Amino acid sequence: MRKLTTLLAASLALTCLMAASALAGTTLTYANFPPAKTFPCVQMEQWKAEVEKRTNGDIAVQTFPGSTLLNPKNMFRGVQTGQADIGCISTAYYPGVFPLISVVNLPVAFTSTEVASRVMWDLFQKYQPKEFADVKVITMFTSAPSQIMSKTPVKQLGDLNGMELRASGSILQILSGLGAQGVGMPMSQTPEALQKGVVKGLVSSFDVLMDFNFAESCRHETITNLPVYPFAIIMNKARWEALSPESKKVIDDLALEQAVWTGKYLDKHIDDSLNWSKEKYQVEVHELTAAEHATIKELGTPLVDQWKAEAVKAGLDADAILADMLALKAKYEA
Ligand code: 3IO
Repeated sequence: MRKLTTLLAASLALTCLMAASALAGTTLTYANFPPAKTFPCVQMEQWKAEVEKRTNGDIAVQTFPGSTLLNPKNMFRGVQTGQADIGCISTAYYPGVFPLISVVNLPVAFTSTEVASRVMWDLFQKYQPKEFADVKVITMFTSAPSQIMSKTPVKQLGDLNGMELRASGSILQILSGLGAQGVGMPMSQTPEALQKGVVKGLVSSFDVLMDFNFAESCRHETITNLPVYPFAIIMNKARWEALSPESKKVIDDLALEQAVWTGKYLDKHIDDSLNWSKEKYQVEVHELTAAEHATIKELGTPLVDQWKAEAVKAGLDADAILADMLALKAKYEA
């Protein structure tokens, strides 16, 4: 009986100890703006699973897709002030705020999300831009090259005349050069704008045809290979600093891996989404001529000069950054 009591006491003590150590673990909230099915949220769930596994449960991550905790416009500030511990930002929604990282949004003809995401991460690592000084950057990645998805066909550039298309960042200016009417808004507001007829289509990557069901209303897709949208996953600095050295190492070791995972996922998902859209809604894919692609390229030139001027004003070595980006792109494309 004495033996049994001792055993019980010991196991009770052990249970308490385990409970206490579970309590001592950290739960991190992670805010995201688009719906759960979309790629920024798919990568969020992947990251959560990896971090929870690799920290043996020392860190638990509670995810909030669909702007349930922070929305696309208050995400950056919300993470800085600790309303969420971690958040996902599409940097094109913050004009002028990210002078270095906006280089990735220039029209330099990325053809692969994996390549663009690797380039973005390398540039961030090399230059450690001031714009992220107040937060911890967890990882970075991009969307896939942007295409036109519209209710009426864009079979040639002339068909864009006066057409209202949702976009953000550098693409807005290219659209205006093409005679279209770019309407700037975050992706998460686009379903309503399309439905109300405020826009007649959008410019983004093809994953959204399936993940937002845009293929239903936008039956016409035109290959334009416009810029990628850069994304950054940021964490509240004080919350980061309070983590154990072991947890920090797990998260840092995951950064590049996560960028590559997301790039690979999206590159494959683009194909799946387009195939699904063709089968389910018989969407049509329109190709432009070589001369039309050259016109689009020319419209991009002033954007590069404009970016350079802004970067120089922000105290950056614009020529070196641009040269580095192109060299990294060539390296990863090889
Ligand atoms: C995007 C943004 C949110 C959800 C899915 C997405 N696929 C491509 C993008 C890029 C984009 O259009 C944007 O506004 O960041």
